[in-house]
Amino acid sequence: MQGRIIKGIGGFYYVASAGGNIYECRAKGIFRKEKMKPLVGDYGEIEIIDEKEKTGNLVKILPRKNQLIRPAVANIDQALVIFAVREPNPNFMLLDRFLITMERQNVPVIICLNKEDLGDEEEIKEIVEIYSSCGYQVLVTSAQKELGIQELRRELEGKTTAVAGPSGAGKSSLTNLLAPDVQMETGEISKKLGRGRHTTRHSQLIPLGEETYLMDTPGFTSFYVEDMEKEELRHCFPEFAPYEGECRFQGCTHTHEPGCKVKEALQEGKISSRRYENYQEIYKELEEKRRY
Ligand SMILES: Nc1nc2c(ncn2[C@@H]2O[C@H](COP(=O)(O)OP(=O)(O)O)[C@@H](O)[C@H]2O)c(=O)[nH]1
Ligand SMILES: [Mg+2]
Ligand SMILES: [Zn+2]
Repeated sequence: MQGRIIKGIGGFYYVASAGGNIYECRAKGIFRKEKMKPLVGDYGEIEIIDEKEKTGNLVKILPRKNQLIRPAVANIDQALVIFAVREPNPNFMLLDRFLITMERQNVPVIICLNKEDLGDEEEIKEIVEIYSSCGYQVLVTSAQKELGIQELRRELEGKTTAVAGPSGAGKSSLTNLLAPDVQMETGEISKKLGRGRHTTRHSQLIPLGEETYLMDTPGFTSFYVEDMEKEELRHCFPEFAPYEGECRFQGCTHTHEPGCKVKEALQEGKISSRRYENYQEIYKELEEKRRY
């Protein structure tokens, strides 16, 4: 029987079947021999051990569409990065790093700007404009006022979406609105229970509907751009793409070269200066790392 791994804890894999049952499975030894670790999001084949107890063996993993490295999950269609207009204030460096890591792995990103109710209209407009002009889909929501939820739901339809974003941005609150029968702990509740940040949790798929899943990935909150050649970085800024190959020098890094079309576009206000500054900072970081 085929199913999808929705959770993996302590050597057990929880596999959801097409019929809506969840089987607790162990992976057979073949995986260890093949050095292949089953991942949350994997489609696989199971042999049922006990139908009443809903236990089985995971015997095969079907070919993956893709595989993220951090978090280690499989078969992601897109990522949703949620951040708040206020409380906490947006950290654009963090957002840009996240976008880079997804660009690099060819995962489309939807940006969700939450807590619209706390924000300044002009500021929200500016953020939406900057990231839309880079080619990203940007949604504005308020979990508190239940604004923009239908639009968000539409974007998730039929896809597996990995959710990311800083703590406190409203990830759990939005998830609860999208999947009312799941009920993730939101900030207030975890405070009440005295748990919060240090609770160990695992990646899991939350079913929202037919073939529609949210991948909740705790720890998917900080992003390091690593193991990357500095020359690769410019390809992770989609707004640079129209100028690629147009600069005076071949292989222009858009940092210091004369006759650079990206810098021209920056001066003309066609490229966000904050995005460009973050590009330069990360570029420098990658350059320095190579020296050690
Ligand atoms: N004002 C306002 N508060 C929100 C909104 N969304 C979430 N919150 C609050 O922000 C806090 C953190 O939300 P939570 O969903 O736990 O964030 P998470 O850490 O990203 O999962 C909670 O106290 C929520 O009630 C919103 O749209 N507007
Ligand atoms: Mg949360
Ligand atoms: Zn250039």
